[in-house]
Amino acid sequence: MTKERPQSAIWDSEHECMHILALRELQIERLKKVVKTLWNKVPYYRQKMKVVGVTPSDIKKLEDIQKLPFTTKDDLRLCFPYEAFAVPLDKVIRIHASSGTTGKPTVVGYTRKDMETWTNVVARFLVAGGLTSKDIVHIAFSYGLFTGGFGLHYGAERVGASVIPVGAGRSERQISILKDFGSTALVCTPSYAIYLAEIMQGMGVKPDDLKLRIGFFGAESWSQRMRQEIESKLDLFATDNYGLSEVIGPGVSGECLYQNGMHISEDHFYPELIDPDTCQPVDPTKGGELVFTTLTKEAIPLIRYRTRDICTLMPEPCPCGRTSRRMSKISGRSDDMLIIRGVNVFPSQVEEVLLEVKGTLPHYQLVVHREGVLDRLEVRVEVSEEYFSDEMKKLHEMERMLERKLENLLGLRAGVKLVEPKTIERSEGKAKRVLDMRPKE
Ligand code: DLL
Repeated sequence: MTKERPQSAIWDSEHECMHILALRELQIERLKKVVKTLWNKVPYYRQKMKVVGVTPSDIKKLEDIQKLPFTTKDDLRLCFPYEAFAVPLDKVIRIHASSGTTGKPTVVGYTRKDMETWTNVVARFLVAGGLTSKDIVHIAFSYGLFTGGFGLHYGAERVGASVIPVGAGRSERQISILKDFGSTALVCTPSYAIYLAEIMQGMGVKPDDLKLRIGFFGAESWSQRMRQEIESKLDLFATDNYGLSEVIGPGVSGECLYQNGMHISEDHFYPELIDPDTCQPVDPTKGGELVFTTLTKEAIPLIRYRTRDICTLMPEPCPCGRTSRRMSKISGRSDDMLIIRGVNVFPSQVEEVLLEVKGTLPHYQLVVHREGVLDRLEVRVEVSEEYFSDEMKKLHEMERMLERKLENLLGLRAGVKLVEPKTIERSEGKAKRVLDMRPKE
């Protein structure tokens, strides 16, 4: 990054910097209320609580949360479309749905108050990552059932920035808009940011021709190495932000200028970490599956929602002054984690190894197939033009070197294939990193 570092500010210091004991008190009060609401308003939940023998009066302190049943995506599918709603539809002013890859999508609703909460939690991480009312924000998330476009849009407007709702796709046009409108902030998935940088290069547009200074990237996993790539290729300061439709959408957590973990809006979303196999709490600093309970949502409150995302929690205070726990980057998902010959493989681990090596590009794919009874992993990764035009021998050496590195890290032999730039399919939204060709059992 050659441009000036952004200035730090806090959107809602009353809540973001709340004394930890006051925060815990607020959380328990809110938790009691949400459990009561679900018991009274959502028969599906009451039934679930009855099955584990818990009633609202059993919830007296925060640890009692462990008495409550978990909620999963399957529960929400069973409640399709509106059965998990705790308010009548005339109180719902917005509906989104998460892209279901299998079966029905999960439907989420927002009351007017939920929209306020959502807007404000997004404003929190935007300001934490350097956004001000002077910024021109280019939103390249899709606007639609996906929560990315609208979520970021409302939050950035609330901060007072000038928002350009570009939406996804038509990448060359995106570059022209960035240039012509003098956008200072970019919002999209990290993989799309890299793709835009590539398109830009092809168009002969240099980072200096743009006014970008900050970028907010989320909705999929990305490594520190990917951050460096984005920061240098687009010459901006990049922060990570996290969320999921079921919990609210973007705004669940986001990084501050220290770029060291995402601050969770804990006054609205209570985090736990569990072992995905035993469902028991784990040492949060060691890592586990993230579980959220919504503390203020009206339309569709959720108790102990299993996100399937794997991360660690950082309890220690951040120099920025915010007091909430931070979550690490997501290292993978407990469900899309690949198991190859008994070894757990996260695409993000592979990414770290690939991008450490000079000449590789942040476009890669993990292809898993079965030969006889053995599963094989092939990692395809693009290399830059100058490397690709090198002699075959050098390319093979690089492949073998990457294979050794991967084997060291994963404890698994994987074949590496270097491919020409721009041969791996690009995505305007979340990247498709895994191609699992194994026959379904
Ligand atoms: O992706 C919400 C969002 C939009 C977050 C824009 C940030 C920015 P869903 O489509 O429901 O919602 O997908 C949620 O995406 O469980 C994670 O697996 C993944 N995810 C979201 N943010 C991150 C991130 C939105 N920063 C699922 N890092 C989640 C890693 C992320 N994975």
